[in-house]
Amino acid sequence: MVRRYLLPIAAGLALLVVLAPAGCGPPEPTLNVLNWSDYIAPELLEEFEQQHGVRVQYDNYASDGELESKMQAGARYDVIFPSDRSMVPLVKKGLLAELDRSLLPNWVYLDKEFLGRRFDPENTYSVPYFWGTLAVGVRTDRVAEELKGFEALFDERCKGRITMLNEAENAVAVALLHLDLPMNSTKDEDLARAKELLQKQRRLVQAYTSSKYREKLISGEAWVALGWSGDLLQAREKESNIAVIVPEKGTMKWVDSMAIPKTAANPKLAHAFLNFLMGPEVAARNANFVRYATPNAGARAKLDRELLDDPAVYPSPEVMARCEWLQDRGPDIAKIERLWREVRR
Ligand code: N2P
Repeated sequence: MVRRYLLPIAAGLALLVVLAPAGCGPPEPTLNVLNWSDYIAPELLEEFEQQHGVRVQYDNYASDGELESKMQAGARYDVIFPSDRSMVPLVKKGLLAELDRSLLPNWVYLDKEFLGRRFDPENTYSVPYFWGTLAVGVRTDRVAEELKGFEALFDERCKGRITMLNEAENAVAVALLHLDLPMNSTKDEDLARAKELLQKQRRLVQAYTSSKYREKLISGEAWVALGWSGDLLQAREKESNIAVIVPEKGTMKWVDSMAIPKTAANPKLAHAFLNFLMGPEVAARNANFVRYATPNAGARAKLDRELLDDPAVYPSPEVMARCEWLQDRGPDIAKIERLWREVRR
């Protein structure tokens, strides 16, 4: 008798327990973030989730092109991290929301040097996140020479052990710099020489990748990698036979921003996330983890000493003076994209 009643009750209760989390209560607010791979201290995402009682859905991309096509196709994210060069088309196409500075009190900590840049003169849409250089990672147990520039990327002796960023503008810039030509040149004869160099290099290249070179250097699968400074420094943290070379004659400097797409479902929460990452203490922890240079002046004093003193993170003023920003080359960019398609085909 008792069993006859207990069983259905127990079954009913079990069902309730199973259904409750999905069926009852308001859904947890979610912040959708799209960032470059290996570009945030993971603990910060959890901290933000806890502080705000939200869930962060965190996705990665590996190139400017990937971000631009995702946004163009209407992907819905609350926060993205465009490079200086990606900002140009994103702004032009009206894909970004205007920032509400009243929700970003940590703005005061930003270093003025990284504000008001050409791609967003009033910082209407963007907050600087990290900056860095285009650099070369080398396995010193495999490549013996003292390197000063990009030469190992084109060295026959490294055949099959070289990785290149899979980015037209970065690859072409490196070829031009290696040839002592202006990094932003769109002259046909300069581009023809860059193309010839990159085509010759092709049979030496193990992989064109913007996201796997860190692991490849650590495992020793690759000996030389063209990469972004912080990723290479993350590799060096894990493997002491890695050196990071910021070419003395100068290289590309770049800055990535945080931005809120127009289609963001949760712009308030997006602002809260930006402001969280702009706080000096959080920005310093983030920088200590990702090993990129921070445009947050308030964070400087809290950085690891060896990071501040490392010329691969903060190159000397002399080297910085020889570094260049990528310029907006307008419709001439099509020449570079065509060149790259021909190299990659
Ligand atoms: C982080 C890549 C840095 C982005 N993995 C360079 N714009």
